[in-house]
Parts: sequence; structure tokens; C-alpha cells
Amino acid sequence: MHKRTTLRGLAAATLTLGFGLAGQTASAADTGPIKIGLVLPMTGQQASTGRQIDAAVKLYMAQNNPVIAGRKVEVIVKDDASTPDQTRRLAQELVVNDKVVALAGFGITPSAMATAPIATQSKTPMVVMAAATSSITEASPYILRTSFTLPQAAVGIAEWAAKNGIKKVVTLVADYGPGNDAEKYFADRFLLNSGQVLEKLRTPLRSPDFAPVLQKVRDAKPDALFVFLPSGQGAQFMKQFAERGLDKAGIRLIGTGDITDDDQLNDMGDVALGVVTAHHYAASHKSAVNQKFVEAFKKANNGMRPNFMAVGGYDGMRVIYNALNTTKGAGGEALLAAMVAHPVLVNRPIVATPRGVRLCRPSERTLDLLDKWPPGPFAKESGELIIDASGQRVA
Ligand code: VNL
Repeated sequence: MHKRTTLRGLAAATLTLGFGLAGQTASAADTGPIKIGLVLPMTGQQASTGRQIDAAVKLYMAQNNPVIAGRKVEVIVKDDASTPDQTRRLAQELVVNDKVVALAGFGITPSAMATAPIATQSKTPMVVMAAATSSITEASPYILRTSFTLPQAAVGIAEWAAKNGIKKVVTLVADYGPGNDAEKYFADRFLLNSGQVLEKLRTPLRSPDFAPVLQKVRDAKPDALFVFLPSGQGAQFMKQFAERGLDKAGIRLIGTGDITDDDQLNDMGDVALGVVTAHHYAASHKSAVNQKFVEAFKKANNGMRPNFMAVGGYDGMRVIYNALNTTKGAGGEALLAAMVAHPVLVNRPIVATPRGVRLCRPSERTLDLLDKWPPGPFAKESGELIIDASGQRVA
């Protein structure tokens, strides 16, 4: 096969895979269903994430032929209630008993981290559709992610804040992996742009009480409060923010898009007006492809609006399907290699470099953010030339 350099290696990719892979094909004995294990929080505090991803996976299956190489594709959904020990146990059962070709889902970072050794030991590709701590993809060479990372969102809003007259900020994050990422990357970029972080506050992942921290925010009198909370906690937080009168006290609310979650946005009331967040997805995005997705999702789910978790699930299913079509149903390293062959599906398009943050679609926009370009000729994923042999940009 002709090997070509493409943009895939340049962007802030969420994909980390450390080795070359040999080809494999399905054996003739594989005639039963092709099974995919989907481990999600269907109950408990993160149940909305499970509900959204489950609905998106079902939509993808309904829109695409659930038969690959003459075998039916079967998705086995397991509820881990966001308890990492459960996630690991369920993943192990899916691999050992059900012989799934891929593991998918993973609502929170601790669940994904707990399952990483299972993926490594069993050589099972593991598609993370929700959890978003940047380091997750380093926990196993079998992990791919179709969600996002917190630094991508946090750096974007830090840039915006500095450019929009916000000088003093208090940060508030959920006290675990993605919160660490959000707090650190927000503060680093905000300080670089001469902002000041007055205080860094945290609330527990489980059953947080926002009242005491909101009192501290009030006392600190920042221009803005930066917040990351996992999907599902935004509405409750907004309610308390308003009840404590912080919206009226002239403290702007900014954050990652997890707090303006499309799943809950309609229930948040007027307090959500004027809140500014940065994220890789909003259901209101006007592109034709998104409008079609939102419409189909609502139609299949009693009007439920998809959030960013649904998109991670839908894209994750697309990655698995495409790759299974290539391997004709085989799993293991062949499946992983087939997934990696189409990295555009597993890279989120927000790129952050010291030169700024940009939504890099079409992908050649990445060049605007690079100090040094790769030598030409250089083509993007589709094969379209973007730097010619003499080093001139042509797209
Ligand atoms: C995580 C990150 C979970 C962002 C989220 O919602 C979220 C995580 C459940 O990595 O645990 O919005």
C-alpha cells in the first residue's frame, strides 16, 4: 500500500496507539453474531450519559445494516452504575463469556481506567465514548476515544475569557481526573494571557453540595467563575448559582460545555442565559449533517435532544462498524488496525497550540496554528493536496 503523510499526526489527537499491527481475518468458524459489549451508567448519578449513548448506538444501528459479512451485529448493554469495580467486572464477563470483539461506552474516567487492563490483556479494542480525562488513551494501547478531552474545551474558554474583559477568575471543578485537567489547562492558558486565578475550588464527584463553594465564590468577587462538572450536574448547579444570587452579583459564569449540557438545557431556566461555554458539540450547530442527526435522534427518542455524549456514542459505533466491515467481523489487533486506518473519526477537531485555539475543520486550518509546516507534498486524509512539492500551501 502506498504510504502518505497526512494531517493526522499533527493535530492534538485524542488517539494514542503505540505499535504496528499485523493483519488478521475471521476464521470460517465465526458464523454466530458479532458481539459488541457496551458498558454504560444506565442508573445512578450519570444515568443521562448512559441513556444518551444507548439511544445514539441504537440510532446508528437502525440507520446502518446490522449485518456484517453475513453475521448479525449484536450490542450487549450492561449497566455499571458508574462504579469502576462493576465496570471492570462486566467488561471481563463480556470478553470471557460473550466473546465480544470490542468494548465500548465508559461514562466516567474511573470506569474507563479500571477497564484498561482488561482491554490490554485480552487484546480487545476499547472505544471510550464519554470519559474525557486526557490521559485515558495512555492507559492501554487498545483504547480509542470518540468523545473529547477536557483540555480541548478548557483552553478554548480561557482564550475567550482573556479576550473578553475577564481578568479575575475563580475555578470550580469536580474533584477527579477531568476536573484536574479542566482546572490546570484553564489556569495555565488564562495566566499566560495575563489573567488571575483568585481561588481553585472543588466539589466531590458523588452528591456534591454547591452551597459552601458558591459562598466562597461570592466572597472572592471574581469577574467570572469557571466551572467543569460532569454531564448531568449542570442543571442542579445552575439552580443553586441562581438561588445564591450569584447571577445578580455580576459574576459571569463560564465553563466547559459539560455544564450547558443539551440534555438538560431546557430545564435550566433563565440563569443559563448569558453563560458562555466552549465545547466540541452543540445540538444547535447549523450544519446540514448535524441537523439531520438531531432530527433523526429526536424522532427515534420521543423528542429527546442529543447531547455531546450521544455524539460520542454515534461516532464510536461508526468507528466500530467501519472497522468490522474491513475485518469482516474479526476482532483483536486486526480490528484495532482497521479503526486506526480512519483516524479522522477518532480525532476531535479542536486544536490548541501556543498560537491559539481553533475549530480545525476543514482540517487544513490546522496549518494556521503551526510554526513549522511539514515538508511538501502533503495531503489531507481525503488525499487532497494541501502543501505542494515546493512547500506552498495550495488549500
Ligand atoms: C467525564 C468527563 C464525565 C466529562 C462526564 O460526564 C463529562 C469523565 C459524565 O471523564 O468522567 O461530562
